[in-house]
Amino acid sequence: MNALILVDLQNDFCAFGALEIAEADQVIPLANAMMDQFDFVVASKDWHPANHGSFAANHPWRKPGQTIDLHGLPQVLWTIHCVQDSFGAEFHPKLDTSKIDATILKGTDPEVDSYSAFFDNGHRKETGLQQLLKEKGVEEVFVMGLATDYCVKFTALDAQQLGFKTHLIQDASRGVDLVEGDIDRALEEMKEAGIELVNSEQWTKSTSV
Ligand code: VGL
Ligand code: ZN
Repeated sequence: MNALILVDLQNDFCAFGALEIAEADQVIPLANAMMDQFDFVVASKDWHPANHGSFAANHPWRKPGQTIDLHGLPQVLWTIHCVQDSFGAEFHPKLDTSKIDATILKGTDPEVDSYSAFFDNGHRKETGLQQLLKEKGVEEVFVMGLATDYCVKFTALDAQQLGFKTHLIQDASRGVDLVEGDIDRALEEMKEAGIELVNSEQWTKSTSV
């Protein structure tokens, strides 16, 4: 069994969103075109309470892009994004949600962020994704989405470490590049961990016979 993991395809990371990622909208049609080809499709949602510790606005005098110590972990501060039940936290309107078998919510604890769809950043609590995939008999996962250098990277690294044969669908992912080169470094880190970089093309239904 294989699974497609759609990482954070939410309004706030797409065009005009609070934490807009360049070209993010371009991955939506790729996700739609691939979903049919996998045994199981799971989507993660960044799902923060309003008092979340990753929001610069919750720390006096701090600005987005700065790094602080958040209860013992380094934390990049962001603009307010993906607040639970807000428009920004909804899936992109063009995403075909009818083919999503399960949704995993992450980043719900105000005290610790959760870039990975498997664990919080301190690797203390699980989101339930590992158990869900194991229950379904999934052995191989394909990760795509937003953002290549944050949530996609940490989701793929955890998947690989947990023993799933892990692939990154590179052309169906986009990154932040807060520091220039972050995306390239993330790709290198994933490759070094044994994750295979693939293209969406091979997972898109061919229109010719
Ligand atoms: C993400 C920054 C903050 C992501 C989530 O989905 O990559 N990035 N929260
Ligand atoms: Zn977030």
